[in-house]
Amino acid sequence: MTLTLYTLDWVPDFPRGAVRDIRVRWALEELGRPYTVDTVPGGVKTEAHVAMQPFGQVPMIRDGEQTLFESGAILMHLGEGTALFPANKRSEITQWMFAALNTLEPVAMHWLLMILAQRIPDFFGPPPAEEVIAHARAFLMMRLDQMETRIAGQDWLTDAFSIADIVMADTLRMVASEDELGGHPALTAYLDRAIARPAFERAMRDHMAHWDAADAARETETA
Ligand SMILES: N[C@@H](CCC(=O)N[C@@H](CS)C(=O)NCC(=O)O)C(=O)O
Repeated sequence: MTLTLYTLDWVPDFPRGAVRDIRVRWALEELGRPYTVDTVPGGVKTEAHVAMQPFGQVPMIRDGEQTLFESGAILMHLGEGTALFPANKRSEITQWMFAALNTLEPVAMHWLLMILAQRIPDFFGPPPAEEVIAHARAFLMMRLDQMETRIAGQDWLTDAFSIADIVMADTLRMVASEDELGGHPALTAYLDRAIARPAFERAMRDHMAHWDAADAARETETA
């Protein structure tokens, strides 16, 4: 069945590599499932986009008649009945999906947005006071310490690589991108193991090629 992944038409350099279509691309590469890519404007949101994604975000997919948003829900849909989300591990993998999306990612994003506000205030608004950022960082470190203890000695969150590892590893990538994962050797090894997977490498290659093509299209438009 035809599958379309929707991502943004263009983004500046700083979020490239981090736009969450990478999670969907990664899962699709793991599954060997072909897909096409369509885009929605990153600037002014269209009615059609908001009809599919009420927050005007990406990723979204169209799988036959079904459209879906939220990267976690998309991965559960794609993984259903496959080795990435097998029926006999459904509850355990769902638990780790929630842990990644609900316990770790919001804490990492809260901190990261403040770091980005320091670096790119024109885009993210004026940065908060240093002690507010330090507080957010301390909370993130507590969660990372907890995950460090849990992941030590095991390859993946459950007994085999799953959709939960895609979301967890992608969340840890945000932390690693700011060089803040170093004090957590087990999590660092876990992340390295995840992103060494050929499916991730193909997904990232295509993700980055999308932005290169978007740059080229813009240059043609303005020429
Ligand atoms: N919880 C959502 C988050 C999606 C999200 O934050 N998407 C970003 C790109 S990574 C986006 O579309 N940003 C544009 C905007 O919010 O206007 C998911 O996991 O799908």
